Amino acid sequence: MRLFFAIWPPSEAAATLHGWALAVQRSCGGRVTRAETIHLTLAFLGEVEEEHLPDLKSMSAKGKPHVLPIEQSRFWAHNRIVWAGPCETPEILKSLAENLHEELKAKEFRMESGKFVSHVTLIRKARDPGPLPALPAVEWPVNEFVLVRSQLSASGSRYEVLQRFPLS
Ligand code: 2AM
Repeated sequence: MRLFFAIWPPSEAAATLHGWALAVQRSCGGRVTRAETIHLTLAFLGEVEEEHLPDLKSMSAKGKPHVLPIEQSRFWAHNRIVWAGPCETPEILKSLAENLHEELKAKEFRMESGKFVSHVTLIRKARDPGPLPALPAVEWPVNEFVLVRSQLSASGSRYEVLQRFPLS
């Protein structure tokens, strides 16, 4: 199973980001992330044997509810994505990701995602879009994180939430 931990936006925030991405796509092409699959990855595990699923579903990593600021948009030439996210990762989100990474290490899971850089991928396989238009206001309260299964297909990734972890 291809698994990762992430935070998911409310549908209104996802729709707003998706609308912005559709406008940007006119100048850079590429594949726009579907609104319902927009997320911010906390830890990407890659392929995991199903027998290890209970260990992941019972994670106890703690974090506090907060609001994710969507303040900047960027184009990364190295992997050709256009993304939006905070200018600086909020301390609360950073410590949630660190707690998660530490617990995963303690449970001997290997992460493929490397260093945590908070970003929300909105367009893949993009050309350099040049100066990006201003981002709309986005309300993204973070009250939980989720364990997600990713299934790749010709039409893009299909995501299934396997477990929710409320923050308090
Ligand atoms: P990305 O948006 O920067 O591509 C599901 O694939 C999620 O896990 C995506 O948000 C993706 O980030 C992230 N991810 C992190 N490391 C990855 C890797 N090595 N392979 C695939 N996805 C990865």
